[in-house]
Amino acid sequence: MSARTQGKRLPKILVTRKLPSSVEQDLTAHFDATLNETDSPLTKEQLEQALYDYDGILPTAAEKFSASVLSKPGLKCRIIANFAVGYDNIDVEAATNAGISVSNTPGVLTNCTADIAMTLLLMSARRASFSERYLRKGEWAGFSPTFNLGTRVTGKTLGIIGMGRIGKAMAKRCYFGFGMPVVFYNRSRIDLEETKSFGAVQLNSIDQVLSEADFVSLHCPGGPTTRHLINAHRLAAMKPTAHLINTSRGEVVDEIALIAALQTGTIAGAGLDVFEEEPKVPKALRNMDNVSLLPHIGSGTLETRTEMGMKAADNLKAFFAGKPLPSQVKI
Ligand code: 8YV
Repeated sequence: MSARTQGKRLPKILVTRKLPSSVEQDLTAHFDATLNETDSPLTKEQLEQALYDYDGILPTAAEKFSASVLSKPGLKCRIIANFAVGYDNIDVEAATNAGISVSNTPGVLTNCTADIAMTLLLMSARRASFSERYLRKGEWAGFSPTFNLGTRVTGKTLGIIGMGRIGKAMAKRCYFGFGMPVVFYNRSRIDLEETKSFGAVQLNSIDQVLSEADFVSLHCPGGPTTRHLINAHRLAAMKPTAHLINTSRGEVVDEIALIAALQTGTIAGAGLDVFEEEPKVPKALRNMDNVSLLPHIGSGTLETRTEMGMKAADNLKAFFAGKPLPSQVKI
């Protein structure tokens, strides 16, 4: 029997953006849910006010909950069920201190995000963005044996920074699909049993991975500890023929340093799905031929976005039923 049929007051929740319809139906059946039919982003003020007006909020990674906002007195909100695996948009410590639980959506977006990292790796290596642009502009003058040559992917070394679920899924795609040896850096030691089937070798430093890899793919979490992890010094440690792929968080890369590295030939190319100040993408990046750009679509399939929504809904249901959250974020 649902809470509605038991005649209880349903928890009041705010869903900040439009979600797949099956998720919205589920949320409406279990909660007094305010949906966002027009899908228009909330203002900062609306989001702050929501903390006073709702029992729970289901935000996306684009909505930020800072310590100063979360430490205000009198907040009604008890749970933030983030529609993302990343939770760098929420100051989890401040939320916990304010008695607000935080959950995320791990697991369900692993494969789709790794698919986009693979897509960007191939696009960058094979100059797919530039090629499609010049064809669409009507500039293709016919086959040429030497014009617009990319670089071969098969057999080249993949370097992974952050060997979590998505990093491993990317490593498998590259190893099994393209015969690419894999080296990686991870803060903690990864058990050899977990990586030996795809021959991945853990190296001791980020710089070592950067200097050995032909393609570097970032899969570490966002947040203060990884902000500008890839800076001018680290870009200089990469091979001049190497490509940088980022499907993690824009802030992990110093975008100004990356632009300089691409312009001066410090590295050969980049494939980016995330940016420092989304949805702003620097003009310099948009103008470069050796860059492939996507608008944060790592998890962007109907199946995955539905599973992410259902996972957020499951966390809300568990919370209001007084049960442990399926995927609680802890400090
Ligand atoms: C989300 C993401 O879909 O889950 C994450 O951490 O980066 C994305 O795939 C997006 O951030 C919306 O919340």
